[in-house]
Amino acid sequence: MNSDAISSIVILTGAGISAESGLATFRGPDGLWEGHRVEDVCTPEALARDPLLVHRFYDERRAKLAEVLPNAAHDALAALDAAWAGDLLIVTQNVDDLHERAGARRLVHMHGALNSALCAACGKAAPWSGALSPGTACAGCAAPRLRPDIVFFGEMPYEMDRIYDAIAEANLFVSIGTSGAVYPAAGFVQTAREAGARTIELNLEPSAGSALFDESRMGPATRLVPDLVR
Ligand code: BJW
Repeated sequence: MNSDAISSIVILTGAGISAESGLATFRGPDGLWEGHRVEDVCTPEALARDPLLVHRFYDERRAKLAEVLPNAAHDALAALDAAWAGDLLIVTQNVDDLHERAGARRLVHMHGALNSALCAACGKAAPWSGALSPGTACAGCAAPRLRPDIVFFGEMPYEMDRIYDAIAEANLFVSIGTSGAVYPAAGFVQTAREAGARTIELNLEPSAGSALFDESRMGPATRLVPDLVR
């Protein structure tokens, strides 16, 4: 990467970075939630209405995640994280753990994590284990209600203060493999522009917010990301 004048980087990733590992994206032709719009089922109301459907969906996602590996794009970002002496934050919308399996450390999962369980009664998160089920007791909670530790529509994404603080300081903002269909992540590019950052998009095709980027590079993440950080 040409690091002239860059001291602080924020990288936003979406489902497209994990597509070449074999994980489906949300809004492509083979998108998740076949037969359902994610916006209709990925909600607290859907969980309350049909918890078995929602748990089965995340159980299947967890099983699929165990079969796949980080790809060259995850590896390149992990190498950047290890080598970059300046400020850096990788903000992923993905609930997979491929960034951390590749070795990334400066990472925020703003939409939660597949391998985490959340007690809806007490708000505590714990690692998801095979023994967990919706009825499994949560230590220290009298009436546990376990659910996937996933940010559904209408819920507040995680670590927003940390993310906005990092964007305010950033002089490079890179968006990788996200359609720009879901807020607040879709608005980060505008916030980064207002903070004076250079903005670059890497995607298979232009995203909803393409016009807001200083530069757009189109192609597969496994080629574009290693090219960017090299
Ligand atoms: C490749 C590739 C390859 C493929 N290489 N690229 C009206 C207006 C504005 C906002 C709202 C509104 N009504 C409601 C809202 C808010 C709502 C929202 O945005 N709704 C939209 C539908 C409009 N947002 C929320 O409710 C959020 N919370 C919130 O807003 O709280 C209030 C708040 C206020 C103020 C500040 C902060 C907060 C919560 C959103 C939760 C999203 N949850 C999900 C599911 C959970 C995770 C899971 O189950 O896995 O998160 S939905 C789903 O979409 C998932 C993703 O993280 C998210 C984004 O999807 P992503 O990653 O962009 O995937 P795709 O499939 O859309 O795109 C893939 C891209 O990859 C494509 O562009 C391909 O081209 C590309 N690609 N292969 C490179 N090889």
